[in-house]
Amino acid sequence: MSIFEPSSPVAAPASPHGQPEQRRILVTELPGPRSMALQQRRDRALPPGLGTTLPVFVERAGGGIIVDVDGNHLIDFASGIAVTSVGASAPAVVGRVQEQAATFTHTCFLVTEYEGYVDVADWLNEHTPGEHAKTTALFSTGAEAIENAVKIARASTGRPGVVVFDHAYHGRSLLTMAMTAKEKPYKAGFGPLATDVHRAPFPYPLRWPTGVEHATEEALAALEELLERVGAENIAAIVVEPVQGEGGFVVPTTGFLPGVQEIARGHGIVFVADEVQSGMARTGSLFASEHEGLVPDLIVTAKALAGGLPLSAVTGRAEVMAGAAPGGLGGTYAGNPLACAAALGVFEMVQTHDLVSRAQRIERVVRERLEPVVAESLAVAELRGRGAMMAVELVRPGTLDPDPEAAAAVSAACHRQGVLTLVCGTFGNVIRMLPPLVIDEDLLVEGLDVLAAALRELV
Ligand code: PLZ
Repeated sequence: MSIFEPSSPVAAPASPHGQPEQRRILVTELPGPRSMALQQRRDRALPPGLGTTLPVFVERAGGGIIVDVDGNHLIDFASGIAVTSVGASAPAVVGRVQEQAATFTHTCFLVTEYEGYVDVADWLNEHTPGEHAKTTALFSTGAEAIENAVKIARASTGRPGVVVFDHAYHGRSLLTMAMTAKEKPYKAGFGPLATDVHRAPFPYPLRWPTGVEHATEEALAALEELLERVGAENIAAIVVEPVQGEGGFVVPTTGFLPGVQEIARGHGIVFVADEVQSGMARTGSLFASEHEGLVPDLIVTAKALAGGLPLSAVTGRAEVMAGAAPGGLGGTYAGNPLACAAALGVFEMVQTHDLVSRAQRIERVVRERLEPVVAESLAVAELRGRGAMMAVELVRPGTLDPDPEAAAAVSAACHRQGVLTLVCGTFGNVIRMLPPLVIDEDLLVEGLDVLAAALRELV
């Protein structure tokens, strides 16, 4: 057979190995010898600027399990940072991608077009909040889509400025790095940064200086003051994460997001929801904006949108989107056909697997298992989040002082026992839980019990 002939028919089995056994199995210490050998190669071949959470190399993954090259089966509380909500080898995604790959891998949508792109756009136009006329432009990464949302807002308003918030994360590219709040490791040494980015306070309930009951009102007043100071007529966009991701899974106080939307509208500023991490059923609604009835002018999705293939989108009011002149938007890979095929598989699974309800169920289970620990531990300040985007914030017992060492220790204890947790937060003291939405409930509970035991060790 010629090497140019596909070795299997187009409708190949979705996963030649089947889904990994949905069970936590530890056969070596973590990382095991094979992972350690690969890590040595990695350290020689890659620059130290590329970090890693757990130096374990993956052989395959699916459902709620990641199998490493030593045969360890880890419980996945990361989903590749909120990406593989449908699992890392879901047949609905894999089958479509295989079929698409065997048909054509790329044409560049700017050169010749394909239906999958339009299908993804139609779905997003229909399912994002608001009944108004919408259009969608596709890109590859979250940062790229955020940059394009700002470009579109600038083009449609003729204004330069962008307002973002404390604890925000919007990416690592030049503009989004400036929009991201945290200096280290995201910005340090990488300046000069893009200008015209202004930052307003975010009502972080646990840490609002005058108390949570004042947070909404004071944060909105601070936003108004900022707009007064910099001139609202210079601001193109206000960009906000409805639930902050990297900043610590912070759910702003009730009323804040609708207030921001109203302020933006009042000044002719484009209101942009960054749903890169919170979108696509993760928070127990299709989009986190829905929890407070927001109708963003532009909504940015990525991550879980294509279940592991690089795809991002800006969806918004047709008249705002039309601000960018013909030829002004694009990218070689933007809306790649494999990624569009994957997204269509995700859309199918959102429905067939009722992923919104699953995320709600995950929240109930997480609360049930972890609330007793939070109640009894002085080191856990709070359990918070929405749906399957939950986290615990760790402090020095009896204070609100962030305790990043405790978060590192708890996370390391989970990793040793085969539960892949992630740390986040401006102060590095938040442990987040981002399981695939399709995780078996007994695996979820097992992982939570490991985490709960590690938290109990703190005091
Ligand atoms: N907006 C809300 O969460 C990506 C970052 C991982 P990209 N978050 C994970 C890392 O350390 O680089 C993110 C996000 C929100 C934008 C982005 C950026 O998405 O696909 O990583 O560019």
